[in-house]
Amino acid sequence: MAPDGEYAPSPVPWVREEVEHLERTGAGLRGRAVVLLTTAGARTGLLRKTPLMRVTHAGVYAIVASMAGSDRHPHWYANVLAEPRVTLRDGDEVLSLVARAAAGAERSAWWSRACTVFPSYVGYQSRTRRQIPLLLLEPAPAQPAPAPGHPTS
Ligand code: F42
Repeated sequence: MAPDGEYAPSPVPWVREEVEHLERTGAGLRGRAVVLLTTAGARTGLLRKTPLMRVTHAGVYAIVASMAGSDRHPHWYANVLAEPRVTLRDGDEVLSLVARAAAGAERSAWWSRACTVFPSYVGYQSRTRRQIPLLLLEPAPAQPAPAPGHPTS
């Protein structure tokens, strides 16, 4: 199920502006390929909307908690760890997806893809001691159908 609740706009003006532009037009500002992640606040339950670089391959998306090479993880990362069911807007499409951390060879392959899309990630990683988390977003597994004759309500 996609997160729902009261929307709390970002306190950062340029992030808020990009969110509003993405929702109005489906496109990032200044021609950037950007997606819009919606998470439920881990502590408040409020809806948080976060523009992130668009990294996608074979129907899967990657999101990179780079925070411009800061030594702390972004808040949205804590939100996703607490509630991996998220919404992602990519252009006109709004997708309900589930996040999981990428590790090992899978992470390496996705890190290369992400750095091809947005080469600044390389510099961000060299600036911080933390390993920048990379999460994969995939469609939620289908709910099992109720057994025949099993009441649904
Ligand atoms: N950030 C990235 O990390 N990776 C990207 O690829 C990326 C691309 C990008 C493209 C366009 C653009 O405009 C911005 C881009 N950013 C990218 C920046 C990104 O949009 C975020 O601004 C940044 O990652 C920081 O994320 P943040 O979640 O820390 O956001 C801060 C500024 C923020 O708005 N915080 C709110 C606040 O009130 O301070 C929300 C905090 C929140 O979610 N609180 C949770 C709650 O319960 O409500 C609790 C969270 C916790 O830590 O427990």
